[in-house]
Amino acid sequence: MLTVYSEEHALHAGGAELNAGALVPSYEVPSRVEVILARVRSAGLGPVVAPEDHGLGPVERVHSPRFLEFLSTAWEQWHACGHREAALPQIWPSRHLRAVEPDNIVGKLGYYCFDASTPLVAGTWRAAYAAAQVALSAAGRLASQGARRERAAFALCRPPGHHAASDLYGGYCFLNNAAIAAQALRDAGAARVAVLDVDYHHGNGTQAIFYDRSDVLFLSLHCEPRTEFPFFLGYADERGAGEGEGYNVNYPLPRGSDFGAWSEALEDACRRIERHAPDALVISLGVDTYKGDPVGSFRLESADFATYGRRLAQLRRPTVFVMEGGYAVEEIGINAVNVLQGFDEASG
Ligand code: SP5
Ligand code: ZN
Repeated sequence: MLTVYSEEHALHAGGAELNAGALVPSYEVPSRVEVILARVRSAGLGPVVAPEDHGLGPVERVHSPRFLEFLSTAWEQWHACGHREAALPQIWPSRHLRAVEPDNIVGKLGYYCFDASTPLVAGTWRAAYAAAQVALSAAGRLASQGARRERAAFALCRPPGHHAASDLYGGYCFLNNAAIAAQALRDAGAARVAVLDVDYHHGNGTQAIFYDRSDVLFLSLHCEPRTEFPFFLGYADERGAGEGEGYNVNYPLPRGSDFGAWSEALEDACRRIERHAPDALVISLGVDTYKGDPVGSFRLESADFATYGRRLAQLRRPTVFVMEGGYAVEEIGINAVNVLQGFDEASG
């Protein structure tokens, strides 16, 4: 399988997040993708290429212009106030307040960012932009003609994307790489796309982006939001709206779930994907379902990742894997590449 990777991810680094009342170094570190890249190479998964620059056009298909303007200038605004630490919000337009966009950068951070675990630093915009280009380049190879066409590709994105909505960031995510890829596939001629999110956390951003649409089916397997981040979306009764009714499917699973419970949900998701008959499939690939993950609580073993990679191949769809979460850095390469190798094996 082809991997698309950009070294610009490393520009997003050094931030802290609020955890149990203290600022701690972010769990979402550059070494995550370096370990995955090393495993891609040592396992002989396939060639590794740099992304092409598709520009902001396909990013604007998913994110609002004001949001992109904010993200691309937020550090400048923060820095101009004399701040040198990573930018984090500290007040939000919660219930009984008004969702206006203030002029002050502290107010703007609360307006555009939904949590206190997503530090924004000097290089964040360039890294997030590069990650979106990685996703677009991988998706582009599925839609290409001739020798460049791939049956599947791996977008080794960092920072991740599935918590980011059209005008909202958070959960370590700035631009929704998977949604940008899915929309690009639609724009390249795929009539129907499915996005399957296997990250431990609910893909609230992707859900919000496609919630009222029937052309992009969104399915997410994740820990019950009643007990886990992002808490305020990802419940089973969220089934889509308007045209999109029935095209949003959530599988909230109890804390501590093992592969037995998880793969039962996956099986149901696969059957629904088959019924949708998508022309392309986007997998939001988070491996924070691993038993050793410091952020998650699920109990998948490394071998389980290969097992479900094989199941995904049986869907027989052009597939782009977009890297999301996974914080057990030592095992992240094995786990992520196991999915891709399982997929390749079963693709024959
Ligand atoms: C892409 C993705 O996986 N984003 C997840 C963001 C979760 N942020 C909140 C993390 C809270 C970490 N709490 C750690 C508990 C330590 N035992
Ligand atoms: Zn996650």
